Amino acid sequence: MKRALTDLALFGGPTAFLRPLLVGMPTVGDRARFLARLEWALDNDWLTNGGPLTTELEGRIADIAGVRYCVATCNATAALQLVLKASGVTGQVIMPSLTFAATPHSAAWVGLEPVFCDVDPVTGCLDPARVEELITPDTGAILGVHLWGRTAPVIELEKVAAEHGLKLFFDAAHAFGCTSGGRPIGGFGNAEVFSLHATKTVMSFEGGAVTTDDGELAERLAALRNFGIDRDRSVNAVGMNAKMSECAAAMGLTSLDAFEETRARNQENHALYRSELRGVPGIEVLAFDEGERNNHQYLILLADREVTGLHRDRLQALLEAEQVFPRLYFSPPCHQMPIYRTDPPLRLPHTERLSEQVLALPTGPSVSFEDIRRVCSIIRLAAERGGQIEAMWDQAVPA
Ligand code: T4K
Repeated sequence: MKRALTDLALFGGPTAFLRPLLVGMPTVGDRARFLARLEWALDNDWLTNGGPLTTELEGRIADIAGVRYCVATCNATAALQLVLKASGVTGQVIMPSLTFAATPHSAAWVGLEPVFCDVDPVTGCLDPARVEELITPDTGAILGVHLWGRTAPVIELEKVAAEHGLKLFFDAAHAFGCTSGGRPIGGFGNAEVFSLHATKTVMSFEGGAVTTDDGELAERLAALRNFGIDRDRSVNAVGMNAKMSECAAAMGLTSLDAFEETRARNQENHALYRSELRGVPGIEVLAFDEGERNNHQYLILLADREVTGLHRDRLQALLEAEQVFPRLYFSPPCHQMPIYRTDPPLRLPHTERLSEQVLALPTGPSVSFEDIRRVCSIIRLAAERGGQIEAMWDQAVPA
């Protein structure tokens, strides 16, 4: 990397200092409570296979999601696979491309074909009108994503799915504790899937959870995550091992205890980022609907090169030189990944524009207000001197 120019000190700005700031730093909650739960599991000699901590976590997640059933898993990717398999989906699954690779992979892994659909230019979530255009006799399901915790148009998608007799699922990996129309995420479509990965607001090291009101589906899921062994110990399906361990559940419960505090802190961080970057041309901190509950898990910045004169990747490099490590959630979009690329290339204009501009920035309880002011001062400076930095970039002397 051309370090000489990535050092903002050249422009009279911040210099490299302090600890690295990462996106997705874990929110553990009360460590003593976690350890006490772990001790309890060890004392009880029950460590996995539907233990009491996992059952308690499932109950609490179902309550928050406002549904009757929750099936906890080892991660959300396996949960998505199980949902598609347990629902008997065949053929094609319509989904956004502006998502993590896990979304299309989960369909492809169970022999289904991901069909990428463009998104609404403002929300970044599936556009129901575009979805409808892609429905064919081969379509088996629609898989929406609540991108960055901003919820997909759930009611409109439910309508499209019902009119065409399709199953509808939501990848709710980003949307734990969020609402749409005042209703909790977790209860829309046929089933929704949360991620409890270490980087999420509520986390269990690795983990996932399916929520649904469909009792038969929940029963099939419970069997499929446990080698296909059903309630009567009979194996009637090709299952896998996607169970959650008691250690993961202990972490999940402890992180869940801290959820309200984490959420409130994320919201304050979001407000500070917004006020610090308000009015900076070409820089937008994505807003959330104030009428809904949001977990503010991701702090999403859109950097418009046409206005700042600075490529998003240069901004990323400048931040990294200052020990701030943004993530590209999600760039490239899935339809441009080598594994999903087509010839001729599929064009999804709104997806591609958002993907070119997006930067996820550090947030969470371990990011201080001082940290945020520092990150914002780098972004302000970079945006103001965008053209100048861009022009000098190619002449930079390798470090
Ligand atoms: N659907 C969607 C829409 C998703 O975004 C995801 C996952 C899934 C489905 C699948 O869920 P899971 O099967 O994972 O339950 C990370 C996470 O690994 C992934 O769970 C998440 N989405 C995705 C958005 O972010 P990477 O490839 O960015 O991971 P990594 O390790 O390169 O970087 C994570 C960031 O977090 C870095 O800034 C480092 C930091 N970090 C990470 C870990 C593990 C920490 O500070 N501490 C840690 O312990 O995917």
